[in-house]
Amino acid sequence: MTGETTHNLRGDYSGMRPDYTVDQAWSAYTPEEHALWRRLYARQAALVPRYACREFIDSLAALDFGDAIPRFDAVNPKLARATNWRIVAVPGLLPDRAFFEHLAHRRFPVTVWLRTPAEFDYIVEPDVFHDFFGHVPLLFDPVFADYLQAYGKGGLKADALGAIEMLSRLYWYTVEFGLIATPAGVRAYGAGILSSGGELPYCIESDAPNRIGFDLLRIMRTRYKIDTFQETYFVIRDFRELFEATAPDFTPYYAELSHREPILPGAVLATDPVVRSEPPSANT
Ligand code: HBI
Ligand code: FE
Repeated sequence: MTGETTHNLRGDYSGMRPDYTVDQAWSAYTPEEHALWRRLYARQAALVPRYACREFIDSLAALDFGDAIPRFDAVNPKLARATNWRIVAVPGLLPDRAFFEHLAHRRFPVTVWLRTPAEFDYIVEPDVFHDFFGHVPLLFDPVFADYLQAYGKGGLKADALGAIEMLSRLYWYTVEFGLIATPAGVRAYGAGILSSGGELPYCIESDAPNRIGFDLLRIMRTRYKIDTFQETYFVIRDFRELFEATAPDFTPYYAELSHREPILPGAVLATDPVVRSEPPSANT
């Protein structure tokens, strides 16, 4: 999810450590919260085979956290063995710098609180379902895991250059709302999509949004809205394309982009490589 300041946010930031982490306090979750988790999980798990990328489907199948809110400490040994990442429990959205600092050290911040039943279909801030269901499975993919760490390191540099806004667009249009081209057609890898009951079919099947081939500078110029389905999705060929895009130093990019107009979320430029997406065939 996108970052805001840590003012008037949902979470309880009172007991946090200097690095913004807290204890998960798993025993404090109520039976009602575990029941809501099961409903959220069942809804998304039914959509994943048709609309999610192969890497997400396989990682979700290897994990087993549908029955109750997962214990981060129980998943961490498996995650460490897979990609040397670790989940850290946080009260909610973190200031950008604190967030980047964790990613740069292969620590993924996962919010500890769960939404209310009234927020079954939509939530503004990331809760434990968005963060864990949406983000954690792809932390098990080695290439994506390396991209996320490179993103965190890039974020710390961008912070120093005052280029956070451009870099948060990259996070938004890849980690949160990214699509990937597969032999079976376009599929979702973004956490904001994978944790959403409505947007997961929409991003693949609707002819309303634009789907444009991945272009780093195009993405860093493109604004986004946080409270509607996306008007534009960017499509990568594979995770290596993401990782390689973050290899160079972004400083010259920021210089070039600093005097160019932002692009509106719904715009399609004549130079945009438009990507077609077909509804998955019935038997997928
Ligand atoms: N904090 N906990 C948390 N989770 C996020 O996804 C997050 C954040 N802070 C900032 C942020 N995302 C984005 O603005 C980054 O792209 C900067
Ligand atoms: Fe997120």
